Amino acid sequence: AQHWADFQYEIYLNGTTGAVPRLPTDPSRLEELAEHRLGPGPVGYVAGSAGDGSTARANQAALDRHRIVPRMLRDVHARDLTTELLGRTLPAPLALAPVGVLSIMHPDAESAAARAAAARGVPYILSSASSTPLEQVAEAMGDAERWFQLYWGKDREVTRSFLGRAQASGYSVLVVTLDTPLLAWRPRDLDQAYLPFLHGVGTANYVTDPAFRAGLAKPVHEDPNAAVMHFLGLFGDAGHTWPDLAFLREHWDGPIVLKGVLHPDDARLAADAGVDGVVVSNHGGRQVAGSIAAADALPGVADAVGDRLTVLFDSGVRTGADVFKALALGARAVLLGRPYVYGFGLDGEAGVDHVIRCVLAEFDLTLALSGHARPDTVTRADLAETA
Ligand code: FMN
Repeated sequence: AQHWADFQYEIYLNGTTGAVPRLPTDPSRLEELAEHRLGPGPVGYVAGSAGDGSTARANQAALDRHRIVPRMLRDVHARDLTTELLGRTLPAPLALAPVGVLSIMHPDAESAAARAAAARGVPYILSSASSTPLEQVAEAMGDAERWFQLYWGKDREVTRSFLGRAQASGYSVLVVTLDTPLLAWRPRDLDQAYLPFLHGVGTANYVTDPAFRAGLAKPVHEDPNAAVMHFLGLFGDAGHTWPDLAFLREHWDGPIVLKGVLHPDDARLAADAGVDGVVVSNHGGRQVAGSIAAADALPGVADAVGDRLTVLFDSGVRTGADVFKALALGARAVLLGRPYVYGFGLDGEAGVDHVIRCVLAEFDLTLALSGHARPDTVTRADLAETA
């Protein structure tokens, strides 16, 4: 049978002709290469975090503190990474996290990243703030699994229109990001005065939207600055509260997942609100500096709602070992963020494919070498916590 782990043999076999992988397999080296090769504005936007960067560092430190305790002689010869969640079957417990404005990384933008995910059967979560309209990305994906991430803004008509467009284009799960009602304090972007949206990059879903356009005095091409200002005015809504979720429930037929939940009580409120899942996430440390590491929040959320909701996880996942640890701490699956974006910036669609295969190969091997043939047998007992 085929295993994700076989990617390593492919690499070694190619090596017999002198070839080595076009990109590093080590995520730290991938990040270094991206820092080196990509423009300072774009790479600063991707790598940068909120405030002093302490939350992004804490995300990785928290995962690092948990150590896997491998078990032996358990027959891990035939493995199956298939994962059931939210009524669908995924090839592995992995999806690509929603990341906006991908055109700053590579001109092929979201359609190419989405195609890479589609080719491996990994769900692609399209950001509201994509540089490509959601219909165009859907077209690039055929009938592959795609989810839509909503930045839940001030204009109800625009929100309603986005949900309608996404459903009409085959996006099946709605991921509502709760942690970004306001843009956070991000020194790397501030020091370069770099905000792509001001140049109309990352507003594709808005400027193609009839409800958004209805709020403009002139067509977008006649007054692009007015369109940018209109976008900035309605992008986030810091006034939303839990009862407002009823509006989204009413206008979305499939599963709804709330992204950015860190407190067990918020997870309970999510369950009470009738949504289907949560993503334990601190947005990769991009919103609140000094915040709890996502991996430290995960067990509490899983304990609070694991029996009622699908618990997903992101923020700090770099390797297959990290995927294993997140599952052990209570996640059903993880979202991969920055690593795929670096791969994309360095080598477009092929770079995303490379990163997906690296993470899943290492995850498959970590499972096997730790005594598991399937993701769903991994539990907290597989980890030891060190000081
Ligand atoms: N999250 C969203 O919900 N919507 C977005 O549009 C979005 N854009 C992002 C753009 C960049 C450049 C990055 C790095 C993250 C973005 N995120 C967004 C957050 C990711 O979905 C995810 O939570 C985060 O990348 C996880 O942290 P990690 O990449 O450090 O693992």
